[in-house]
Amino acid sequence: MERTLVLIKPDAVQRGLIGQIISRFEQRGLKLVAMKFIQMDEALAARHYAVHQGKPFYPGLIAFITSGPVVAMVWEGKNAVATVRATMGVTRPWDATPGTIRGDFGLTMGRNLVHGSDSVENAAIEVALFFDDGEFVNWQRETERWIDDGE
Ligand code: DAT
Ligand code: MG
Repeated sequence: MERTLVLIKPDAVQRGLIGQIISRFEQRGLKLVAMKFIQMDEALAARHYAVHQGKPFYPGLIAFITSGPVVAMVWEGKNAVATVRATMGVTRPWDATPGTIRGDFGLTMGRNLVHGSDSVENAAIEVALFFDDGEFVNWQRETERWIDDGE
């Protein structure tokens, strides 16, 4: 069972899209196991986007992600990392397939609404950046057998 980090970025929060974005992951069958509404500080932003340090868009990226509150969530399920990425759509919203979050709501790369971990390895690192062990909710979802075939 995989877990992955999702951020609803400041543009999506400001545009009132929190509910619609959460719905996309809920209806996909992923299971929410942790969630918080926070404003990221520079230190957390720098750790989260460490891989992009030194790139020309890095200063703007840090300014943007710290510019307003974000919703941080951990979603769990089989192939959760790839499923979240597919539900988000590709980085450039103009290339994102309609039906994806970025393909439905996005126009530019600097306002692309959501973050999702790009590998199982990075997901573990990113989840730990945002959540302590005690912040996960262990719960039984009664619809589980209608979502996961157990294969
Ligand atoms: P993703 O968010 O799809 O994982 P990424 O990890 O390559 O994409 O980049 C992180 C964010 O940085 C991305 O959501 C938008 C911004 N970004 C990436 N490449 C950019 C570029 N060439 N110009 C401006 N912003 C960029
Ligand atoms: Mg990325």
